[in-house]
Amino acid sequence: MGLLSIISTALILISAPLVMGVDFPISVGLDNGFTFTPTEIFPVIGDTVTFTFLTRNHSATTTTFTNPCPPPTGGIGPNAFDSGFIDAVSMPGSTFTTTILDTEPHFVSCSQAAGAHCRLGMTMSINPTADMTQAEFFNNAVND
Ligand SMILES: *[C@@H]1O[C@H](CO)[C@@H](O)[C@H](O)[C@H]1NC(C)=O
Ligand SMILES: [Cu+2]
Repeated sequence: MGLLSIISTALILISAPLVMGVDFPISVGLDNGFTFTPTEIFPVIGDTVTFTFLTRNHSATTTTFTNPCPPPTGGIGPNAFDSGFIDAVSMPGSTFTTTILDTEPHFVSCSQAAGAHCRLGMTMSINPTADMTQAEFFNNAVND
């Protein structure tokens, strides 16, 4: 192996993790609903999640599994995130992207109207587990 091919192989190996991150697209407010679509995803570290805001005025904010509504401003937990309020009425198709930095579950809801959207079930899960499922998180939200 010549020096050039050793160098180029090394460069490919170094850059591989950056190139290989997958983006998980989430629609927010599809068909005017109080929804995230899909409601659960299973990314790995280095992947990204892109929320696209289609209707109304919503947020994508990390919250607690047991008392989801409303999520606290800024989100909660390690590697919390919060898109802030994004008004798709004036800016349809606006996006917010976050990078996955750990393997923990993250539970996301909308903080609009003091948690009213959240209590309508506007929730989604990133890496939910057998003990902490999207179905149970959804129930916690609508009963919060
Ligand atoms: C979006 O919602 C937030 C929170 O209710 C509000 O403060 C903001 O004014 C809204 N944005 C627009 C453009 O209506
Ligand atoms: Cu909302």
